[in-house]
Amino acid sequence: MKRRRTALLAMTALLAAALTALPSGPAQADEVEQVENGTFDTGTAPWWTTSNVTAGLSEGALCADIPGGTTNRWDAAVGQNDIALVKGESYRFSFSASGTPAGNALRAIVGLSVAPYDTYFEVSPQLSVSGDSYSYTFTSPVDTAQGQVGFQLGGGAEDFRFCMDDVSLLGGVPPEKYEPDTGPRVRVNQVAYLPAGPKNATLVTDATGPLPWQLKKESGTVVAHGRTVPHGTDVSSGQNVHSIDFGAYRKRGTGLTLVVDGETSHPFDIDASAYERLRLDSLKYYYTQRSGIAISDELRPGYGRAAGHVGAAPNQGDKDVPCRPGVCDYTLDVTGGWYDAGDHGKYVVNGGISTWELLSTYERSLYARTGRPGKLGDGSLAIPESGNKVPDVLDEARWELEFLLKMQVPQGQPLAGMAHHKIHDEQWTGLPLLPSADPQKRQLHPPTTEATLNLAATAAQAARLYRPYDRAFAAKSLAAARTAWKAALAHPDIHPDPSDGIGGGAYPDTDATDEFYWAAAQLYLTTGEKAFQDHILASPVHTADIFGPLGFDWSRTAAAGRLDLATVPNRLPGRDKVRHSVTKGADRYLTTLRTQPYGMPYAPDGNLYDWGSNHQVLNNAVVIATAYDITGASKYREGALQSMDYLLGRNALNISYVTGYGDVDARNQHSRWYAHQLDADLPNPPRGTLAGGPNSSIQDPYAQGKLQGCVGQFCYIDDIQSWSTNEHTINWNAALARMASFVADQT
Ligand code: 9MR
Repeated sequence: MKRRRTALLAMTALLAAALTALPSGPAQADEVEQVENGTFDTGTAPWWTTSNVTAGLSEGALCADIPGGTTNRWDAAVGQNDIALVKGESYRFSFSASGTPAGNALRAIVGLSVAPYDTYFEVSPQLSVSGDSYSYTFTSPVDTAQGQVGFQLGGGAEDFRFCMDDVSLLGGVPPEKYEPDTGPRVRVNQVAYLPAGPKNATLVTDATGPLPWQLKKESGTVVAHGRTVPHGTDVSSGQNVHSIDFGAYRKRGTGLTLVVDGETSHPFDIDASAYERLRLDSLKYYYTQRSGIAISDELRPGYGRAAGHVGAAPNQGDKDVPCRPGVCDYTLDVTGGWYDAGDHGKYVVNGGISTWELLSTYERSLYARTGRPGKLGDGSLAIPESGNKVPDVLDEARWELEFLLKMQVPQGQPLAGMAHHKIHDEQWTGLPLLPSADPQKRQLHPPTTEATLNLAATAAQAARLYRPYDRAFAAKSLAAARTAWKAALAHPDIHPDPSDGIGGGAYPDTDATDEFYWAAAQLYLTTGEKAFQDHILASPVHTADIFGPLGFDWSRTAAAGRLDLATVPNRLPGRDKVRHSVTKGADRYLTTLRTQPYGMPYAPDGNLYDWGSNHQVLNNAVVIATAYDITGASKYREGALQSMDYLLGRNALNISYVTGYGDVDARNQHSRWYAHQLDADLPNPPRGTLAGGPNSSIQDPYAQGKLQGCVGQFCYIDDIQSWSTNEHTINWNAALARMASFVADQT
C-alpha cells in the first residue's frame, strides 16, 4: 500500500532531491532513516506490541486494538527497538496517527529500550479519528545502539483503536530554527508598578538615537511622555536596546500602555493590589505540592487530587521506605513533605532552603519596618489548617518540617542523628503521572552532612518561630536540631554522591562549610549559646564575601545565616559588620541592576545563565530588600521593586515567568501533574507558580532541539518537556514568595 505522505515529508523529499542535484552546495550530513519498515507496506515486523495489544495491517497502516482499564501510558504500547542514536545528532521524528473514538492521547517517545528506560524525546498529542501528521526535531543527548521508538497508549478507561503510518526517525537533519514570538518590542512589567515606586521599561530597536515615548491610559489619553535612553547592545540578550523611565508618573490606573517606535506594550497597572494577590498565590503553591495528603478541590478548585505516596496501589507509599541496597537495614516512615518540583522526589537539601525562605518571609514580617505579619496570618492561605489560630505560613512550612524531622537517622543506628539526603523513585518516570499513580519503588539515599545541617538549621529556626503557638513542637524541633548539629560535627565530610541521579536529582555538594555556618547561625539566634557563637565567629564563611553574581541557593547557603544574623535581633559581637556586609552585597547588586538595560540584579559570569536563574534574580533582590530593611535607604527599596519587573515581563522574551500573572505568562512548566500540555484533563500549574527561567546549559533534549546557540535570556522555552529551563520547584517559589511579600509591604 502506498504511503499517505504528509506535505512536510514530501517537502523534505523534494528538498533532499534538490540538494543531491546541485553540483556543489553547503556541506550537510546525510539524512539517514533509523526506523525500519515505518510504512507498513507488506507487514508489521520488526514492530512489537505489549502482550495486551493486538496489531495488524489495515489499508497499509499498522492498526492496534488498545484495551481500556490499564494504569500507565506504557502499559499498552507499540514500538521498535535497536534504534541507533548518536549524541549531538539532530533527528526528525515524524509519523501519522489516528484514534477511534476521538479523545484518546498518545505518548510518542524516543528513548532507551532497556532499564532505566530514559526518554530523550516525548510528545503526547490528542488523537483524532481522521488522523493527523506529526513532525518534531530533537537532538540526541546520548550515543546508544539500544534506542527505541515507542507509541504508548495505556492509561485510558475505554478500549480504542489506534492506527499509525509513515513512522520515520531521520538522522542528520539540520536542527530547526526556532524563533520565539516575543510580541511588541517595548517590554514592561505586564502586571503592575507601584504608584510610589520606580517605573522602567526596555525597548528593542535598531535606532541609535533617543526616541519619543508616550504613556497612555486605557482610554488612549496620553498622560506622560519623554525620550528613551539608548544603550547599544545588551549583553544579556544580544539585542540593541533603549531604556525608558516613567517613574515620575505616580497615579493609580489599570490597562496603561507605553507607546514608542510604533509599538504598543502589553497593558499594565499602576497599583499595588496584584502584589497582595501574588504574596498569597506564591505561598498557596505549597499546599498543592504536598505529599501524603489528598488535595481538596474545595480549597483549590481544579487542583483536587488523591493523596500521593500513602501506600494506596499502585503507589508503594512512603510509610515504610527502605534504603538503597547497602545503605541501611531499617525502614522509615517519611510520608508528608512537599514534592520537590515536577518530579515526585523529596530532598532534604532543597526542602531545607525552601523552608528557611518561607520561615524567613514570616520572620521578616515580625522585625522589618514595613513588615505586616497579619497578612500571613491564620486563614490567609486557605489550607486545611486554616482556623487553628496559627499563621498559615507557619502551618504550611510545618508540613515540610515534619517530613524533614522524619528523615533523621534513628538513635541506635549507624550515623544516628544525621539526615538522609533524599527519598525518591528507583527510576525516573514519564509524564504525565499523578503522585497517587506513581508505581515506582521508593528508596532512602545515604545520609549526608549537608542534609543533616539543612535539618539543623531549619529545625532550629522553627524552634523560635513556633514557640508562641506550640511549645512541644518547638522543643522537639530544637532537640532534633541539636542532635543533627552534633552528628554533623562528628561526620563533617559525608557529601552527596554527584552520580546519584537516577530516579531523582543528585543535589550534589562538595563543601559543607556554608551549611555549618547557616546551622550555627540559626542555633545561635534561637538559643544565644556561646558554642554556636564561637562557631560563627571562627567560620571563614562569616567574613567571606558571599554575595557573588549567582547569589545564594540550595548549594550556597551562607546567606541564609548571614541575612538572619543581620536582621533577627541578637547580640553577636561585631554584628554591625554583619549588617554592613549585607548592604555592601546589596550595593554590588544595585550596580549590576543599573548597568543592565533590562534592570535585573543579575549578570552571571560569561553571561552563562544558571539552572533556575529566575530565582537567582529574586534572591539577589532579597539581599537588596534586606539592605532596605536594615537601612531604610530608598535606593534599596527602589532596586528591590525594580527587580520584579524582569520576572513579570520586562525581559528579552517579553514573558511573565509567573503563571497567571501578565498578558503572556509561563504556564507549561515541567510537571508530572500540572501536565495540561500533555493531557487536556489535567490543569496548568496554579496561579503564582514561578518557572525556572533561562539556563544557558540547556540540559534537556527539547531545549537542545530548539535553543542551540542561545544568548543568555533567550535560553528558555515554555514547554513541559524542557525540564532544564522550565521546571517549577519549591525553592524557586520560596524566593518569589519572599519578594512578593516584600513588595506587597511597600504600599
Ligand atoms: O535546581 C537544581 C539545579 O540547581 C541543579 O543544577 C540540577 C542538576 O543537579 O538539579 C536541579 O534540581 C532538580 C532536582 O535535581 C530534581 N527535582 C527538580 C529540580 C529542578 O529541576
